[in-house]
Amino acid sequence: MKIKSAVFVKGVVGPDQILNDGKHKIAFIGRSNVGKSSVINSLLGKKGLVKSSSTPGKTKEVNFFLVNDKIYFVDLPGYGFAKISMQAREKLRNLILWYLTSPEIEHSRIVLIIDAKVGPTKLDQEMIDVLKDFGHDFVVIANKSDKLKRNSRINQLKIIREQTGKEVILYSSKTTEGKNDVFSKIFE
Ligand SMILES: Nc1nc2c(ncn2[C@@H]2O[C@H](COP(=O)(O)OP(=O)(O)OP(=O)(O)O)[C@@H](O)[C@H]2O)c(=O)[nH]1
Ligand SMILES: [Mg+2]
Repeated sequence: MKIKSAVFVKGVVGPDQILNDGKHKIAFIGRSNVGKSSVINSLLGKKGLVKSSSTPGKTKEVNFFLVNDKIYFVDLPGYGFAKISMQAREKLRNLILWYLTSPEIEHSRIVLIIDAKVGPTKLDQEMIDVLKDFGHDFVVIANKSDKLKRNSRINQLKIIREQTGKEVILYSSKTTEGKNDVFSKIFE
């Protein structure tokens, strides 16, 4: 896909007309700090469009970026960040669950991002269960592939494939390895 434009539209934390405005929505979910915001920036080729940070818990709202005037890339907060209060963590978790499970919200594609090196965690498995329970299909990206040693790539891919039950695309926001595969899969 050729990216002609990408702009931030708004961040929501509850019901909003953008949630069912008829436009396609591609949601990026995953653990805090796994690189959701960086993945979106790198796919869109726009550094700094989406705020990313080495401090986990950066994204606090469900943020909508309109691409080519017709599709939203949706950046969600991450789950599982330990270093914030239980209350704040619950709030983010509820926001993610609300976005994924509200019947009135349209989803075109859900992209689950797993850390290529860490592999699926218990919280990732819980999220996969939620997606399955609500009948959502999803695409799996293993981000930060640049951190993998050459000889562990195949093994990590195999583990992530087995634990998610999905085809897995190795990706790096840093090198953009896998970009074409991600686009084909998202728009399949
Ligand atoms: N080496 C490497 N680092 C990455 C990659 N993608 C993201 N990072 C780094 O990981 C950190 C977190 O990135 P973010 O994009 O903010 O992660 P996030 O999932 O949006 O985090 P939250 O919004 O807090 O949930 C940043 O320091 C990024 O530079 C990657 O592909 N390779
Ligand atoms: Mg983020």
